[in-house]
Amino acid sequence: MNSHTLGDPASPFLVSLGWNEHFSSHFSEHHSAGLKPGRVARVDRISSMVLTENGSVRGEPSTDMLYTSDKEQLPAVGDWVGMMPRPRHDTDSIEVVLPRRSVLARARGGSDSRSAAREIQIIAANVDFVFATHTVIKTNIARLVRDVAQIEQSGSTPVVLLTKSDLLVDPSELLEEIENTAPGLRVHLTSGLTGDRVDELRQYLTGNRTIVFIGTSGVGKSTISNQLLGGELLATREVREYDGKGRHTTTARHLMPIPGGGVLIDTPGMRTFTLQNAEESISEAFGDISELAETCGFRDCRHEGEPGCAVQAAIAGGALNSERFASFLKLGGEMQHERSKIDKASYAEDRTRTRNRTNSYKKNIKKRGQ
Ligand SMILES: Nc1nc2c(ncn2[C@@H]2O[C@H](COP(=O)(O)OP(=O)(O)OP(=O)(O)O)[C@@H](O)[C@H]2O)c(=O)[nH]1
Ligand SMILES: [Mg+2]
Repeated sequence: MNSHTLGDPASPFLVSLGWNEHFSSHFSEHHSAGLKPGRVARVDRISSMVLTENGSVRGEPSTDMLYTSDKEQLPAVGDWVGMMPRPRHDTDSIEVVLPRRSVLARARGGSDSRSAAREIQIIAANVDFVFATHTVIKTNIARLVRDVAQIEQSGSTPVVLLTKSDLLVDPSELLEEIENTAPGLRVHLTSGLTGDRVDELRQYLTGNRTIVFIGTSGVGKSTISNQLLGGELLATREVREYDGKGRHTTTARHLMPIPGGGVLIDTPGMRTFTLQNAEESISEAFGDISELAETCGFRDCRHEGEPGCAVQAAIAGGALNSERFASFLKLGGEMQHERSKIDKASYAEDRTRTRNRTNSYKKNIKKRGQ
């Protein structure tokens, strides 16, 4: 991209980080007001590390932003921000977050739309490609398909990344199973250890794009990132499979510029990646099955051999792949399991809250000598 078309603040470095006409046009008024543009590389509590044409600069949201914005509107990794330099301070003041082109977020505190206490956590902003990262060992294809649906909802393009290919002699069965379950996905089979086929991933960085790796701890996100970065820049570690403790090697989200253009965002392992409404994304990912189910003889058909079951008829006739249907059922089961965990957690939370309230009531009574 030609930096001359992008207005005054477009240094080649910013362009290599993904600065483009979209951000430039939203920034012009802020440029006139004296703000400097930069991209958020890391967020530590309140302050952020921001990459600018003058190097890394620490920034803090302005008081105004801090007190008037919703949490989701505060700077997140991947955001483009406008900062006001403050000569006598350690940090510059982040005055604006430019409108995001895409937001990858997850719901903390449960995937269930009924849960009132859910909080949306921004994983990364302005992302082009999201790599749903799984290892070739014990690949949970149902989850993989759900991840893909959720990524699509976020406005980014999903790519399936299967890591540790060196541990699998013949991947053809796995690839076939994925293709049968969700035809047409972009799937890459790589090894961060040997570097095998990692270069295939560079196509997603063309045009200074932003890629992000998500997946559970230990799947090899940081190892692959290091391969793309060309050095051991991110820590990686053996996973303790037996107790699952001390597992997370990466503890914060990091945005790193890739030599030659584009950026990657490495994230800490996430066991669940669920957005606003997981049920919705399942029915989106398996829209064909949901549609078939509507034509079943019984409204509450479980597709387990009931008469007039359109789903079983489609499987028998070859219109629906049985592996795809099995994944759909598996996800439904996982959803129910997650929901029951959330229900139990909110019950426990309610009990604790009631107990605390009762205790403080008792204390007050005592204090008043009643
Ligand atoms: N055999 C093999 N091992 C790998 C490969 N990639 C990563 N590993 C190993 O898997 C372990 C975990 O790798 P990491 O890159 O730290 O995993 P991560 O996904 O970043 O984990 P978190 O940061 O905890 O989310 C390390 O011991 C790596 O050496 C691979 O392609 N093949
Ligand atoms: Mg890591």
